[in-house]
Amino acid sequence: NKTLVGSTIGTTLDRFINKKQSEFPFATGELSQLLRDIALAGKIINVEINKSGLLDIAGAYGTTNVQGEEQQKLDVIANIRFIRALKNGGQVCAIVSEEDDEIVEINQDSNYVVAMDPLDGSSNIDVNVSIGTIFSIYRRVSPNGSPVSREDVLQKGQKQVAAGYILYGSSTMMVYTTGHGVNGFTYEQSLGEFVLSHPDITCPNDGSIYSVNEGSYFSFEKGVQQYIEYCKEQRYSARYIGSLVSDFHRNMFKGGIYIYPRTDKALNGKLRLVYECNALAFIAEQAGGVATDGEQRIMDLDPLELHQRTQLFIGSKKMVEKAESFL
Ligand code: AHM
Ligand code: MG
Repeated sequence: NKTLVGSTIGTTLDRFINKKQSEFPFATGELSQLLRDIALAGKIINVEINKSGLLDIAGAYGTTNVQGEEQQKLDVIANIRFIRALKNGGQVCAIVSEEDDEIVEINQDSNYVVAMDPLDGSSNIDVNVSIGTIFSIYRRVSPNGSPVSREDVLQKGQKQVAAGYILYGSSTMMVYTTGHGVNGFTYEQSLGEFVLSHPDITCPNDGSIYSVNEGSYFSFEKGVQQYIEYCKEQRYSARYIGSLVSDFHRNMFKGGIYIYPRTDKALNGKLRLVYECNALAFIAEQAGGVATDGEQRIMDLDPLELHQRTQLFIGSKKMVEKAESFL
């Protein structure tokens, strides 16, 4: 049994969070409560996902989200469940979500802001492929009690106080960081608890997996095409689920790179800085990996609008650096 500082594998998430909080004598417990609320929402969504093949809740809802894409029913459900859990939890003043056009203000007296993609990769639900929830937590900058401002929700990724994801895969996992390393918890169905299964996750410095939608090869710029050719010359493995959390998760453990570059149609790529890239960038860096937009560190980018998109090169340090050398 691998021993952590004062705790071991199998510790429940609640205990782990309490333990971490006790290491900071001035902590108020608000962030701890917020992380527990997110885990609770994740459990609820996990139930919804598991029954989605049985009930008529998967499939197109017939509405479109702000990016003009087809919104799946479960996206809507996950969004509602998260907002409700965070509202009831009381630690969050505002939520910005990939599924909402504008800021959702919930508790004016609370100190944290959450940015989330409640269900990423949702086009995969109908075919029983892994999907994920992605979240970032920021401390608000406006005074507590005042209306939430755009500065509260448009903070650079480097301002995150915590970030994580919940992966609904062959097992359900929550992986998060508060800036002191990355830990992974696997959901134990019979106990109804997340238990520590992957303490102190580190991303290999180099790897041999590349994940990119190669079907778009001819829409990529030359440098990206050349890097893909390089990966093939090296006999790397191509792995692309098309579900960002799963592709990222695999590469973080095995060593690899995930790329979503700009295409001739999507000039800033597809992924959203505020809801997807910043959270994964924080986790990647905390695990020893890197995340860039091809030039700059993702967490240094200045978000100018909520639904802003960016290119993403993320994963093992050496691989990302190599990819950048082709750009
Ligand atoms: P979504 O937020 O609409 O679900 O889109 C994000 C998803 C990622 O999970 C995945 O990596 C990517 O889109 C796949 O896009 P593509 O089909 O263009 O390769
Ligand atoms: Mg998404």
